[in-house]
Amino acid sequence: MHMMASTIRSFACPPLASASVSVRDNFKGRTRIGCLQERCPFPQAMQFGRVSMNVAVNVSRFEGITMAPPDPILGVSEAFRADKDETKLNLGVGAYRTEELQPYVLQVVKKAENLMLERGENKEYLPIEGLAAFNKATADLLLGADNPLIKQEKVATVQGLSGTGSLRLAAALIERYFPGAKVLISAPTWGNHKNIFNDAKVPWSEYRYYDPKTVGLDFDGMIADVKAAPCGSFILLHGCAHNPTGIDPTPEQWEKIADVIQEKNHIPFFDVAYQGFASGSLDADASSVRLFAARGMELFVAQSYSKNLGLYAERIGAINVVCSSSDTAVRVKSQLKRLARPMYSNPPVHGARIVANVVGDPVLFSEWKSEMELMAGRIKDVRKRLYDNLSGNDKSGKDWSFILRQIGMFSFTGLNKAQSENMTNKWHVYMTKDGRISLAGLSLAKCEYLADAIVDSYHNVN
Ligand code: PLA
Repeated sequence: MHMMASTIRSFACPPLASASVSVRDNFKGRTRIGCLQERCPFPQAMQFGRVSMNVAVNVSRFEGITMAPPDPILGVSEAFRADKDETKLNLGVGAYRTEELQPYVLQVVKKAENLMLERGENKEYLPIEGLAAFNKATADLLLGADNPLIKQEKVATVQGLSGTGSLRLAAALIERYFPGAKVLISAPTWGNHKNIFNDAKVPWSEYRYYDPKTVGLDFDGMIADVKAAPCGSFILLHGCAHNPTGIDPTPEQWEKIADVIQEKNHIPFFDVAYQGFASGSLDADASSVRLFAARGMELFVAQSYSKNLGLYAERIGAINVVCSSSDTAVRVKSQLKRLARPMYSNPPVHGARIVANVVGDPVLFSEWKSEMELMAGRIKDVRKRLYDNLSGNDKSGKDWSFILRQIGMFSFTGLNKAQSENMTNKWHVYMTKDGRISLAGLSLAKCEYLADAIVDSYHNVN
């Protein structure tokens, strides 16, 4: 009510034309309008408005809001839904499907939900930092339950709105406590990383990562760029199954990356969205993070349960900050809570209870591991079949073996934008325009069709 009243009053400031000034804002060319009337009670609100006030009364106040472009990843699913062709394939978003291309709810998730129903859990607010049992389970899963850092209480863990929300919370902490510090992200990276840091007003730049010539890691370029970054920068690293390339550093390369980060006093910032989903093993997929933590480095880790537990829509994840002392961890956690409170107050409980129940129950935990191995295994089988079909169908002699060297749910095909568009327009294969395909959305039965589409797009489109 109060908001309504103030909005109406501020819009009523007469006369609008002379009362406002248009200032060309150099941030993305938006026009800002500030109310210059001396007695206007809402000058602030109007200064931050990005919509011209100089419009006739019968035109929408939102006339100046232009159409946003579709999201490069989630927009692909929207386009897919609109396509009526029966052969269509959605390889855009990284979401696991069965061999029948149906969404999959893990058996352990159903069992955990049944347990919750039996217990008659309530729907009270969680604390700002989330469900205590979840926070413990998630840090244990990441670092290993017997990790001394956990016993020494050096880890500040706050439940987040899945991986994205957890990254966003960390970005807000960086913006508040490390003003001007830069985040270095890999080129390329998951597209939303840039949006997250832009919106949090954290400056970022890229380090070299993918080498199109070798279709592998540009390790020397990466090391050189991390070395060249100003001391104390944040280095964003994909814990495992790099998105979109599917190319991870080897254990030896991780050690060298850690050396350079330590030398330069940088702060590693891991995004762990695929733990267990890359290799099928939770421990193996956390080894990069654990290697850094074992060196006594302070670091950030954002986690997500979207993929490994198939909890996409539950929005369950966490931000962990490994600190050099328990005292620091307490202070960091208090500030993360302070940032979360005005953003979303406190996180949702359902997914947190599922994770806590699955991880906390030895029987469910081992069942989860088997199901995860099954999912990771299906993706590996599809990867192999796609490679076989590509090598069989492509008579040009092109080497497609890079597909076998990539890991995780994606394959970076090397197709360019025009070729990716051909995949969609001619073959009804929906994928991101950077040439990424989600193998988790592919069945063995569709591999041959996909291979035909890739070979055609690669050879017949420039
Ligand atoms: N980090 C990385 C590297 C990701 O790939 C994703 C999801 C996330 C974080 C965030 O996931 P969450 O918020 O659901 O936990 N990437 C997906 C989906 C699977 C997406 O773009 O949102 C992708 O298709 O790339």
